[in-house]
This record gives sequence, C-alpha cells and structure tokens, in this order.
Amino acid sequence: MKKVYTCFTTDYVHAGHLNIINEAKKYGEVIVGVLSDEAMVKYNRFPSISFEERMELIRGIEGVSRVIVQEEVMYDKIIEEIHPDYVVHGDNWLEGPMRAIRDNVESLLSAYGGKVIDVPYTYNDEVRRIDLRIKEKMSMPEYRRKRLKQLIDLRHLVKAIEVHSGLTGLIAEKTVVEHDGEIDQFDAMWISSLCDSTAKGKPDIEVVDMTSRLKTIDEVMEVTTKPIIFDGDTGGKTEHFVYTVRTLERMGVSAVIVEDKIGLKKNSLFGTEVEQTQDTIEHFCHKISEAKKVQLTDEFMIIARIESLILEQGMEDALERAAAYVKAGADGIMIHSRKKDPAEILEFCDKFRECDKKTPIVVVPTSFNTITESELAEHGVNIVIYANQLTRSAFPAMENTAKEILKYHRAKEVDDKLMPIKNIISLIEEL
Ligand code: SPV
Ligand code: MG
Repeated sequence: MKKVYTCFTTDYVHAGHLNIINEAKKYGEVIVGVLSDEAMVKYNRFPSISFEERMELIRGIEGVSRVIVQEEVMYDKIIEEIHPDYVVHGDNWLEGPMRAIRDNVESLLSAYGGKVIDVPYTYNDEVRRIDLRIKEKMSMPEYRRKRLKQLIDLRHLVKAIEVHSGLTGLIAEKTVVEHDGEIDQFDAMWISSLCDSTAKGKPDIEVVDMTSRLKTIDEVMEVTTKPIIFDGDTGGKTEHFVYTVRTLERMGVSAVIVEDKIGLKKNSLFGTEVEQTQDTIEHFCHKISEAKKVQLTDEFMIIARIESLILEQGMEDALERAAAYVKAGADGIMIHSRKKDPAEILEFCDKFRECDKKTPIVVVPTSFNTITESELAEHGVNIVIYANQLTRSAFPAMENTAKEILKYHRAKEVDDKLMPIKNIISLIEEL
C-alpha cells in the first residue's frame, strides 16, 4: 500500500480537513503529522488546545491510520523519516509565504518520484465561523495573558513589535514572511510609551494619562490575539502602580515593564542630555514587591527595567540592581542602552546569566541595531522588542505624501506609492 502524508496545524476538525483525508485515502494509507507547538507558533498561530489534545483530535478522524509529530515547518526530517509516496495539502499553500513549504516538499519528493497533491481549499461559512471563534477565544484575557510565559518557554527568542492602534496591531498580528526557506512572524506586541504618545502628538513624559493608554490597549485587543507587553514608564507612585497592575492583568495584558526612574520621566534615548533621576534600589524594590502582592494570577509578569547604562551609572550598578529587583519579585529584567555598540548590553547579559540562569532578559535594540536575534539569544536574551520602527517608518511616508500633494496640487503623483483602495478596504475583516 502506498503511503500518503498530510500535516495538520489545526485545533478544530472541520469539513475542509475531512475533505483532505477523504482525498488522501484514495491514494493509500493516510499518515497525519501534527505540527509541534513550537513550529505552529512560528508558522501559523498559537494553538488553543494542548499538543496532546491536538494529537487526540486527529486520531479520532476516520480513515487516519497513524498520527505522528512533525517538529519543523519544513518537511525535510519528516519526509526522510516516512518516505511518503504522496503529500496532500490544501491548495492554499500555492500562494503567499506557504508557497515555500510546498516548494520544499516538491523538491524533496521529486528526488525519489513522490508527488504533491493539491486539494481545493474549503472556504465556506462553517470554516470561516470556526476560524473566527478560535481567534475570539485566543483574544480573551484568560487565553491571551498566559501566552507570553508560554512563548518564553517555547521560543528560542520572543519577538515583539511596537503597536499603538488597531491598524498597527493588525500588522503585528498578520505579517508573516518567508525568507531563505524560513517562515516567521512576530510573537508579541509592545505598547510603547514613546509611540503611543507620539501618535497623539504628545511628548514621552507620562503626560498621556493611564485612561488613554488603556484605551490604546483596548483598541489593539479588539483586533488581535497576540500577547501584549505594556510600557508602564515609571509606574508613577507605588500606590497608583498597584492599581495599574490590577487593571492590566484583568484586561489580559501579559506583562508590564516598569523603569527605575523617578520624577519627570524623559525618553531613555535622550540619556544624560536631559535631566533624569534614577530611583533608589530600595524604593524601586518596594514598588515591585507591592505590585506583586496585588497580582491575582501567576501568569502576569512584572518586568523591571534598569536605566543604569542609559544614565551612565556603570555595569556594577546595573548588575546590583538586577539582582535586587529579581529578589523583590520581578519576573524579568529589561536592560537598556543607547550606545550603537551592543558590547555593554552583551556584557550585562553574560554577567547576569553567570548568577541567574532563568529570569527572562528583555532588550530593545534601537541604537544597537546591528546585533542579530540569534546573537542576542546566544547571550541569554529571551525577549527582543522592536520598539518604534513602525512609527518611524510611517511618519516619513505620510509626511512625504502630504508634501507631494502640496507640490503638485493634486494626488496623482503620489498614487503609485499608495496602497490601492481595494487593498485597504480588504485589510479589515468584517464579522
Ligand atoms: C518606548 O518604546 O517607549 C521605550 C523604549 O520605552 S525607548 O524609547 O528606547 O526608551
Ligand atoms: Mg517608553
């Protein structure tokens, strides 16, 4: 009997999957691979049920003879292992980033005469409804909140991008690329104080009040499922910060990053060019421990941000603070620098990791942007935040469009730089 292989990334079986199995059966014995959580997160979305439950779900489909694990998005290992005569997949992989997976399968199979079978993808109301329900479930606080911790365990490095609106949220949620045979997407979203303030035309000095910041979170949450890391600035007074933590946790935010500055906060990238005051270790530890006391789940994370390198207080100070903040209950450490050279960040990470193997490290490589994600991960970094690049790319594009319209007294000259009207309309899905 011929071997037919198909891989599922689903947590719900609908008519489309049954159709694939029925087609596959026509060619021989059907083996179904279930994509591991790690691979699924990279390629598709976070599963809404456990890996074991997903295996069980597929075992229950009539006509499936064997269910196995597929550890990687690309099929090299699995094809080597089972040597199928056919690989069956929905024809949705003929387009977009998934095309690279199909190409990979086709070239592996052609080496020994195997064949790809593309089955017409099932688009109907039931499939759409199920997709929508899963997305809605994933956006609920009880599913979203814990996701950051889960991702830290699953992913070699968690990648977050800045968002400050529904639209930027959609970019973080939906952008998937294929590059050099790898499929990738962002894992999480960063609600930056700089970009949230900039979007409102205000300076990054905690002048945009918490009600407004929470409204931004709500807008983003409405249209996304990925976990949120909130830039909590200094957290304000400890007595106020505890309320912020309670609210963020209830909303389903996964983490707040709170920085060890006090008084009028200015953006860190100004460094010592402006007056900024670092909090005392004792006072900041008290802020962390009071906030940890009000937290109701163990899913929410309070990440302490150290400004010693920004304020030129030296490596020893940064390391001393890191140890103290972890002792006070911080669930992670963010270390920041405004140097172009990543050396001081890497030195911090290496030294911190000598004594603390577990506490997650977060970095924001805005200035030290030559460093790659894998280099950061090698030095023990767990979360990388691209903190402002969406805003910085949108602003010049919009400004240029405004200038061109003023120059030519019409919009024709800029039209070829703009997203077609049809695309902007279809960017937003309707319920
Ligand atoms: C932000 O994005 O608001 C940050 C990171 O806090 S930084 O601007 O580098 O201080
Ligand atoms: Mg900020």
